[in-house]
Amino acid sequence: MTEHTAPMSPTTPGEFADEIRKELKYTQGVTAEQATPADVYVATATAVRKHLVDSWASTQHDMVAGSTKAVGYFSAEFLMGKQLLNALLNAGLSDQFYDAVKELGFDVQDVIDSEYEPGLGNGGLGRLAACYIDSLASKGVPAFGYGIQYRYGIFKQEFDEQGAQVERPDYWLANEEPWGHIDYNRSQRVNYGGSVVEENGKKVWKPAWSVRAVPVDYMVPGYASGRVNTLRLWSAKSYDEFDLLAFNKSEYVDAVKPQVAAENISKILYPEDSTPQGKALRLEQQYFFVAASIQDAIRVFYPGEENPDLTTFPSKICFQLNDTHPVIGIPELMRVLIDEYGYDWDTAWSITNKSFNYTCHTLLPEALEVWSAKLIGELLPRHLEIINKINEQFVAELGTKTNDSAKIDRMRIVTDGEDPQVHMAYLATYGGLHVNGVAALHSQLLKDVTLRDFSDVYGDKFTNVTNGVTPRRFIRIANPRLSALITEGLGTDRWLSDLDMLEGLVPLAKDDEFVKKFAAVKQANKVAFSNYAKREYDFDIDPNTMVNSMIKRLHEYKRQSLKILSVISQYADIKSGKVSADDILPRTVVFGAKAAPGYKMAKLTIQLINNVARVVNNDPDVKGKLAVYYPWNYNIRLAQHLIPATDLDEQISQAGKEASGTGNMKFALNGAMTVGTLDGANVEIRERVGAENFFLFGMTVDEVEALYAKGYEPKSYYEADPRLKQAVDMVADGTFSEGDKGLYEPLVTDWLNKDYFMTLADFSAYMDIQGEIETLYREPLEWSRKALLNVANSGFFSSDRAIDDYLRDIWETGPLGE
Ligand code: GLS
Repeated sequence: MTEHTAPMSPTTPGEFADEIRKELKYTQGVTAEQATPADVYVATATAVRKHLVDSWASTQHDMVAGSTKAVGYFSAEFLMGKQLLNALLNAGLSDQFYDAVKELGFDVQDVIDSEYEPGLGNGGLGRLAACYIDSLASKGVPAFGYGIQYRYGIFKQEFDEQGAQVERPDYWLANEEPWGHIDYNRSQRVNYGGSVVEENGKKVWKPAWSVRAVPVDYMVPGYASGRVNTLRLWSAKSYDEFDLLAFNKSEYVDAVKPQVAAENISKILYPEDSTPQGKALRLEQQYFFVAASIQDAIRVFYPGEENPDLTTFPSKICFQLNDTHPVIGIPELMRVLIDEYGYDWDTAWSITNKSFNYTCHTLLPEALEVWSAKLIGELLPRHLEIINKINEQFVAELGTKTNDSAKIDRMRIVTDGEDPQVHMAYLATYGGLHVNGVAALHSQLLKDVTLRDFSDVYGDKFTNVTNGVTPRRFIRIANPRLSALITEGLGTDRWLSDLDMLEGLVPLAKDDEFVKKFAAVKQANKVAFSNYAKREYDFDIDPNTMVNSMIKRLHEYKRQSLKILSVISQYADIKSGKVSADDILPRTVVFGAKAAPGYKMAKLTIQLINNVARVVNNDPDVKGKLAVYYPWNYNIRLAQHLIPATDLDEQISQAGKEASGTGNMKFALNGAMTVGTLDGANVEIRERVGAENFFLFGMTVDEVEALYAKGYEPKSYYEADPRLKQAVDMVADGTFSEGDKGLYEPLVTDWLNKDYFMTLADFSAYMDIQGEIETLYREPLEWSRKALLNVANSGFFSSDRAIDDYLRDIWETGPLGE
């Protein structure tokens, strides 16, 4: 019998089946006989919520009544993934569910597949937010996730006949969505536009239009904590009224704007990742959720109080700014405190300063958001005044700390000049208590490069929290076979809430029998993935080949082009007979990635990968030796299937560009070996799993910098390595475009003349390490031993540990009641 850390619910499978029947009848209006799997899914979701509701209520009650500071995680993205299995696990109802569904005469897989995955995020940043709220609840820390319930999430990706990406709208709410509770009674007004006037010596903002922010609440059940937190996603609704003030001034267009524009605000997630999008609507979205959330927090923590003592606010809740997207919250809290509650500037500043912390998720200086002051002034005139005043105070303060006027100039939150710009990262750094990067290397580079001036002056604010991922979703749910084996090896399943316990597997890596069991789990996962890929994509993946995956957003810095050039080179070698049949290690390369719709180079790379796949997979000469697959619409569901089945994971970004990565952690925890550069969290993964258990290649950050300084000439690398020359030439000569030499011309020209991310410079090293990889793979027991050591030594990369770091170093709070 397995020991369950999550208390098993006393509900029996038969009782749970009855509960589902009841929901079918009273909520869905169907009998079990009439029901479809989708009905059973909705009924199960409704039943499971009822199991959680008491803990939800008591968590909220204890949070407001107690003295434990809460966390408000402000994030424009929460990439939650499907909810059902996670909710069942945390409610202790997983086993009952399987039996109950069978009793009702349904196929469990059909029921699970009925859930539509919400895509309210782009990639790592959004998924991190989802892992963090899971860990907060699992640790029993009172917390809110605050964000936006976009009507359209990240686009659905399809490929056309030519292999090009086509974006389709993802209207996820067209499907029944049983998890979110729309709470019209707790809506908030969010204002925009207009002007600021002086009345009785006081600044008064006269907005031109307003939007009603309606909360949609999602339960966030903790694992084995008995706690259920809230993810509150705001949805924009129009007020059913004219804005009389604007109307009276004959500003008719402004007066009807709410009806026209209001619901647009939460309509669409910007499909950008790691790049800023200077769009007015985006700023409207950012202000929308942050303003509603701040008012909401005051409502929650000072219920019914007309004149709350908000000097206590920082002891009730602190806000984490997930990247620069919510940074407008800093001037908003100042405005609320001064204009709505009558605090003086200094008191308001002291409260605000203690209420915010900022996480930076990038290393590319150009990816830090900058808004034009003019735009802010039009949309949020009072906030622009406040930002200007913060800037004045900041510049004056800097004057007391440094004589370096050029430095002060560089650090200005609001730039000088004709078209002043507002640097949101600078505002966040000055306006909050702490700034953190998301991996050790990233935090170091933030201090040394990206925010160097700030770390000189405000060094104490800077800290690091290396990212983490939740083992519940990414091991227990995604990889039940491995979970069972880990539990068998450790003799307990407590590792699910204490991932450092995985270290207990280290001695088992010496036990050949255990290693063989581990290898068998991987093999079974590969077969399962092959079946899944057949069912979902009609791919014929041979589970007896090495599964080599690269899944992440399509970005030049991540270097999918390095991977595809290497595949082309391997293809050429097999075809030309350069490698003998005996020397070929059969490999299946799997890509998964969406490109931002406007990112031309990324989209062309997708097309190239698809066409390489078409040529390679249809060539009888390489059949059984090399295959390339690109399942479209990469999402969390696909990740949960592919990661457990992967032998070799690609983390090959140019050193110094990937802030952290979290996919790398999921792969290591699921027993894949990594081929990677010294970038982001790869550095720490390698340190922990051991250099001998990680395939390192490529330039370091210092080498990259030195090469930029020297003057990088990609063509010289092309001339020097015949493998590279051949691969690039094949792209150029139409091999993968039915003879059309023009199609990939922009890619080829960029590689040979610019290649900012130095794909060509790292190519030889990348090819050379393939030999090492293949040699090891030919010794299955040794490969599996090393892969097992990756699992055993990756416990550090749990989001529970990351949350512990935040609690200790940044939020200074803990579980309820402590
Ligand atoms: C990102 C980084 O690019 C990733 O390296 C990082 O793991 C993630 C979470 O910290 O944040 N920044 C970003 O804008 N999108 C990301 O995924």
